[in-house]
Amino acid sequence: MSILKEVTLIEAESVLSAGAFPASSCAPAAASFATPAATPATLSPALEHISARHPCFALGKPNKKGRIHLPVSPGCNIGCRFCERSINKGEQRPGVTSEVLSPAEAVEIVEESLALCPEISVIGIAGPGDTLATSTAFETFRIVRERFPQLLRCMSTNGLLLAERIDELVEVGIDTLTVTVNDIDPQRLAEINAHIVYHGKLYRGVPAAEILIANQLAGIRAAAERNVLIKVNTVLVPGINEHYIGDIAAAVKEAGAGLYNIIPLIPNAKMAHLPAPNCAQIDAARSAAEQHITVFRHCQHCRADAIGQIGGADYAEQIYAKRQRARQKDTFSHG
Ligand code: CLF
Ligand code: SF4
Repeated sequence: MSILKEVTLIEAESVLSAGAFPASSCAPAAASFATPAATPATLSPALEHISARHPCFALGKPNKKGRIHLPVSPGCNIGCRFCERSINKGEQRPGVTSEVLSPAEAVEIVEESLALCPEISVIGIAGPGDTLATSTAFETFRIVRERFPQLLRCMSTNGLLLAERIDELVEVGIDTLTVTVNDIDPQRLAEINAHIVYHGKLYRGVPAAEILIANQLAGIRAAAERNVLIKVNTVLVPGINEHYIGDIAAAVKEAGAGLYNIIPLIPNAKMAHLPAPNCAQIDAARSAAEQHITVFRHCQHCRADAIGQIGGADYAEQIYAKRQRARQKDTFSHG
């Protein structure tokens, strides 16, 4: 099979396959909402400022702000072995959505959501695939920026194309960015990520991991230079990266990230046989990271279509069910 055919197959497969992480049962204890003693004391003024307005950049206690995720990015250009993207209503995890929206449909959803949940302060795009693998996230941000200039714009990416698309990202006015960096060692990352498709070419294993790591760190540097606030997510994979979280945190901090979030593995897809990290492993990883960078602890491992306050009521089911009912009514026929 030619490389191009293989790439096409992989891309098609990854659009329809499904993704990622578990909701952690290790809810932070009340005491842990306080900024831990090990957290570096020098927070940037920009991070302190955004902390009160953005639920996923909140330092200390949760800030009661809400976010809406617009699921407009179905495709992906890398192959995380735990990834299992899916279209369904029930699963509570990243990579899952009720439907994939067009940019125009996304605007309607924001309007309806703000009416139900005025606490929403952030429009985020986090999948169900990667936001930079296609251009629909940027198209959507251009439209929503016009209509809802008061809302922060937030994006999540695997970072493969971050450096080369940084000017577009700045042009659409991204305020906050999450880059998922699962390791900084190519040998270990190759155990977590099977392949990348980069500039039309398929790379596997260590060569793929080397490109991905270099591009992620270059992308974080480029975003930091442009004053975009950056959070790094790391999927904690027992037996692979669990003892290297401190090294990853130090490297992304040095590149310009301001915040760090550990996402416990949800054993899925090609990592279905692995155990999910337990609370002790998650705590140890957070403690290791906190030696280098401020750690965000309230993550709810949101679906790609989540709507509402973090940890509060979610309006996605209500809003998407209403859309589906309207569509059924429009298409109903006795014929
Ligand atoms: Fe969404 Fe992510 Fe922006 Fe937040 S989620 S794109 S930074 S607006 Fe937040 Fe949800 Fe955790 Fe993400 S709780 S999964 S960290
Ligand atoms: Fe799945 Fe996200 Fe990894 Fe792409 S970057 S393979 S969508 S988890």
